[in-house]
Amino acid sequence: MTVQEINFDGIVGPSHNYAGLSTGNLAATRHAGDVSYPRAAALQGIAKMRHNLALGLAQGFFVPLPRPNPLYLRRLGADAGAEPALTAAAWSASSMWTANAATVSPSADTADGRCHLTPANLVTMPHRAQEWPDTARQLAVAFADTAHFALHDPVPPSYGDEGAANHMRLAERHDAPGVEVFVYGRSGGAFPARQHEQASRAVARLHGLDPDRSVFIEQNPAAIAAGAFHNDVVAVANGPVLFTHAEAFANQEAAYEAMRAAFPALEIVEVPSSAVSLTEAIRTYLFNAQLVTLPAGEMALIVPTECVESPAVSQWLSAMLAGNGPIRQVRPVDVRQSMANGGGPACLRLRVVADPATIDPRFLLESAGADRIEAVIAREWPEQIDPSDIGSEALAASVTAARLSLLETLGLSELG
Ligand code: SUG
Repeated sequence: MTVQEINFDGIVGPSHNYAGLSTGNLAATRHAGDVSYPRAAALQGIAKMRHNLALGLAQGFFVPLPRPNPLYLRRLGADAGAEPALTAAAWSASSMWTANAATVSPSADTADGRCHLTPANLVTMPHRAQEWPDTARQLAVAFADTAHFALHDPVPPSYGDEGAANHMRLAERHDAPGVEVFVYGRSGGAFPARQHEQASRAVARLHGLDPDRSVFIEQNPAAIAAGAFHNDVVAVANGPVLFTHAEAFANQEAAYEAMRAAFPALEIVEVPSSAVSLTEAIRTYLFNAQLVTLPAGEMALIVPTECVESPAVSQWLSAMLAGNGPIRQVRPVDVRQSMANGGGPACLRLRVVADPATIDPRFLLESAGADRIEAVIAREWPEQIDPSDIGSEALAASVTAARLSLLETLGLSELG
C-alpha cells in the first residue's frame, strides 16, 4: 500500500468564459466581459498536469460538469434565456477550480481510518452553488471503494463551505497523522466571507478528526477586503511547512501559536508585507502555488508565471532560494486563462492523500491519457467565446457535445 498525495486537477470546461460573477474576486471582476479562449485554457491545464507528472508527482483529474446547466435555468423559470445573469451562471465552467470541490481528510487523521470527503456547498456565489450535486456524483464514482473512502453530504446552508481552499494540513509526511487547519471568514466586510466557521467545524466533526489535532483560524478581514476571497490566495501548507503572507490571518501570531501547539514541528515561511504587499501577493497569486514534495524529498513551489514577472515577488523568491529554507525549487506554470478568473495553480487542484490503487483508475492521469484528453480538447473545445455568444443555442449544443465526447474518450459516459 503506497499512500501518497495525488493532485486532482479540474479539466477546464468548453464553456470557460469571463462573466464577472464573483464579487470580491478582483481578477474575475477586472476581466468581466473579456473574450475567453476555452481551448487554450484547457490546454494550459493539461500542460500543468504534464509538468507535475514529469516531476514524478501522482496526478488525477475531474471532468467538467454539464454546462450550460439546463436544470438550473429550468428551476429558476429562466430557461427562455431572458435573464442574462442567470444564463451566465448556468454556463460557468467554475468547476475547474477543484480546490473548491470538497474538503478531504486523509485516513491517517480520521477516527475510522478512512479518507473522508465532504463536497463544498459553495452557497455564497449563485453560479458555484449549482456545482455540488454533480461534484458529489463524480466523487462517488472516483472514490467508490467504501473500505477506503467515506463521502458525506455537503454542509447544509446557510453555512458557506468552499472546501479545500480554506483547509490546510500539517504533517511530518503525507501518510503520517496530521493536524488539519480550517480557516474561516467573518461577514460584515466589503466583500463576502465565503467560508463560515460553523461549516469548518461541521466538516471536522463529520470527518471524525481529533479535536486536539484540528485548528480553527480566522482569516484576516483586511485580506478578504484586498481580494483574498479564499485563504489559499494568501497561504498554503505542505508537510510541516506553512508558506504564508504576514497578513493572512486575523491575528497572525495567535494563528502561528495555535498551529504550533497542535503541531510542534511547524516550519513557517512568512513573506513580510515590506517585501511583497498584500495587493501584489493577490495580484500575482504567489500563495496560490502548489507546494509539493518531490520524490527525492525536496519541496518545490509551482507558481503562476505572473510571479516571475513581478519584480517584488521574483526578488523575494530569489532571496528565498539563496537562503536555507525548506522550499528548494520554484517552477512557473502558465495558467493565464484561469488566472484571469481568479484561479491559480492551487485553485485548479484538489489534494487527496490515498493509495492510488483504491481509486477508480479512470480518474488517474498518465502521459498517454493526457494525449487522449488533449486530442479531444484540440478538436472540440471552442477556440474562443465572445460574451455575446453566451446563451447561444448553437454554442450550447457544441459545448455539450464536446464534453460528452471527452467522457466517451475516458470511458466515463455514466457521468453524462
Ligand atoms: O470562485 N472564479 C472562481 C475562482 C476560484 C478560485 N479558487 C480558489 N481560490 N481555490 C471563484 O470566484 C469567476 C467566474 C466568472 O466570473 O465568470 C469564478 O467563479
